[in-house]
Amino acid sequence: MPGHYRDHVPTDPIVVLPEVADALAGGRPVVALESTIVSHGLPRPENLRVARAVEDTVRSRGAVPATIAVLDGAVRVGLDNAALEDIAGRDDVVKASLRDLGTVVARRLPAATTVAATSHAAARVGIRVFATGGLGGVHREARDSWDESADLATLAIEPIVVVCSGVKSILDVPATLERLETLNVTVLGYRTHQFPGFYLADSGVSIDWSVDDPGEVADIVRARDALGTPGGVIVAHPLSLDDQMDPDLHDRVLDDGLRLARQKGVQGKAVTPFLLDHFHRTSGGRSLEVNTTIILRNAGLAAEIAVALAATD
Ligand code: PSU
Ligand code: MN
Repeated sequence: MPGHYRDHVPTDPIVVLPEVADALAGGRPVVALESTIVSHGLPRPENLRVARAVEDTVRSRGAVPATIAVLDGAVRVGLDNAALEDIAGRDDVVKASLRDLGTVVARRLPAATTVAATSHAAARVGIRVFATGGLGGVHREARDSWDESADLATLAIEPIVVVCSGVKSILDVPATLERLETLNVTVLGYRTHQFPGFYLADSGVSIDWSVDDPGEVADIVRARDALGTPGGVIVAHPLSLDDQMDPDLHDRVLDDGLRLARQKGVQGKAVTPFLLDHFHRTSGGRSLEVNTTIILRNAGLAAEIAVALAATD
């Protein structure tokens, strides 16, 4: 009977935290933050500490943070402390991409949202700017596995500015940039013409456009809005050479991780968490340190862009 299961589906499947709703209603800057990096991308207990520090950074730059996750049958835009603790600490948190959102909401499963799912929820409630560490992308063996993150297809349609440090070095960076071109996703280097390599400042692949300040990003977003250009904007924000991981250590850890993933037959959505965990366990804490720096810097820049956009709206 339709009435039977409908009783269990919340009438309001997106719940916006009052602080976030107030900011949006008042045209004040808000920055969306994803939760998969908290649940599946960083080890405990540092993940909770980092999640809080990221929110603090957004606040300190004059914007309201909205970490997004699924709890109690609704997508939550903005998490209170208990919700953030749940996402960081529970063992049963599902990694939800955009295609999974309806299912985890209907089944009332706790879930962390990927870049794809977070972008959708953020855009849906009117948030324009989003900060993360690295996007998903085309995997190195995609020719055989067809493994390409839904982050790419989603950024082709959702009107959101994502500040990131490129895509993880575990991916095929040139192939990812080709796909982003095909999908009409705008890619802007922040003070660089080199696409960042996540743990490394430079992936070795150059990009067409570089912007110098948050105001320039806001100008481009406004021009895109006026033109009706679909989809999203990637602001690619590299680490400084001082902050990046030692390239030799990076390459060694990456080669081992890729070999191990192949040996163990790790597939699908488990690949990214597996390789990130391998980095964290075998780099002697260095990748965790670098990953934390990445996300804090990106949150800060995202807040500045949100402030610039709010000022020009
Ligand atoms: N980048 C990180 N840590 C992460 C991720 C990205 O530094 O945990 C997550 C993001 O949520 C991203 C997802 O959207 O991995 C991509 O997973 P997949 O390749 O399965 O789409
Ligand atoms: Mn995948």
